[in-house]
Amino acid sequence: MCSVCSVCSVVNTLSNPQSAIHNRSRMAKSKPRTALITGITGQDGSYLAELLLSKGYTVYGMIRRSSTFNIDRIEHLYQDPHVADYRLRLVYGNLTDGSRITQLLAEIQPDEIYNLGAQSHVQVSFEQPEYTGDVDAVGVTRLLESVRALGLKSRIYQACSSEMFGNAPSPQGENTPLMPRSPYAAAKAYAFWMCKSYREAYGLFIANGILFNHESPRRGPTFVTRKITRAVARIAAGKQKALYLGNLEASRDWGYAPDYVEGMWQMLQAKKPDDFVLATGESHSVQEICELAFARAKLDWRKHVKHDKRYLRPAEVDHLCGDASKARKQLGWKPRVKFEELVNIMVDADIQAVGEGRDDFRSEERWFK
Ligand code: NAP
Ligand code: F7E
Repeated sequence: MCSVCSVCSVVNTLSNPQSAIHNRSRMAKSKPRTALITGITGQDGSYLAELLLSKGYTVYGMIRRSSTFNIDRIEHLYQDPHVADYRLRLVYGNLTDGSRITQLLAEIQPDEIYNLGAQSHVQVSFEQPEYTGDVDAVGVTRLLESVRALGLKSRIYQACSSEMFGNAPSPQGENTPLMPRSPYAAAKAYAFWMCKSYREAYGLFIANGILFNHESPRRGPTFVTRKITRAVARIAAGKQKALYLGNLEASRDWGYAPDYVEGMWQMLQAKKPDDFVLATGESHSVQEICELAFARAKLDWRKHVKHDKRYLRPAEVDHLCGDASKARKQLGWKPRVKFEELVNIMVDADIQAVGEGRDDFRSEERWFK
């Protein structure tokens, strides 16, 4: 049990504190704000934690108990709990456990809650529809009910998804009808409507962020962008021969994750709660990623990419392209990184990882390929 904070149930075992959490010069003069992030160990959670710490927040990150310590993405943010400026605190919890959520909220009383925790893989949601609904849909109700019952004034960010639009015509914006085509998308749509309902019924400050695909070198290795960029790096190094993929024609609006967590924060700083799309406004196919990523390593994608029908989904979303003009006008949000730069960033990071012998980490896709 942590000796500094009463709700903290994680023993800190890591090293290497970084400037983001010690940078007091950028802290607000007023009382430091407190945020709770569910899903802090995920891609977005790790970037958001960095952003909030750099703004002077005290950040509580809810993590799931597992038999191995799963904090690779936030390891560089570790802080000794005994230092005076101890602002990153990990607590155990699970979106399937309502009583724990209530307990955490009662103790932390966060100014802001970012609900990023989810079973976030669309294909997995077809295999585990019930579990996906429990975490991604009912989990949100648990959180909202706790906030309501405790009478908290916390501002809430809910991670909704462009997958909710399904095959609705593009460009998809806040007023585009939701047409979910997977258990994941249906669960996110339920969460979206629950958040709207609690906003209207109880006056809670809840922002639904409808985010289109956003990627980074921290993207999970079974999502298609990272699967491709890791394979490119390994193939270039002679460690892998082929890359097996499903539907190359699907197109998505791909952005850069650090740009998107900025938008999450901006949504909670707005005067009133609302729903916002975050997207680049460009759509590119999976094949285009292959072309660019292999070319970056001076390889011809046609020689290495093979088809495996196991990666085809029972129902596909063919084309997503977002209209983020509302976020641009009302929040001043704009993505900085464009598609080609994104692919280059990811390929370069994976080539570096392979060069440093860091590509051999635990990887689901080696087991599920
Ligand atoms: P991610 O990398 O898969 O991270 C998901 C996070 O949720 C992880 O920290 C995971 O913990 C946690 N989690 C899973 N099940 C949980 C449970 N039962 N209780 C509490 N936490 C749980 O996802 P991401 O890409 O960062 O996405 C963040 C959020 O945005 C998700 O809600 C996702 O659905 C949504 N979203 C993502 C995108 C995108 O393109 N990245 C677009 C739209 C919406 P473990 O580390 O223990 O697994
Ligand atoms: O698939 C096609 C696949 O799994 C993208 C999540 O963050 O973004 C993500 O969901 C496309 C699909 O992401 C493979 O069929 C082809 O058309 O990288 P993905 P996603 O399903 O778009 C949304 C916005 C979220 O909210 C989600 O949480 O790529 N594809 N071949 C493949 N996809 C995978 N994973 N693996 C393949 O081999």
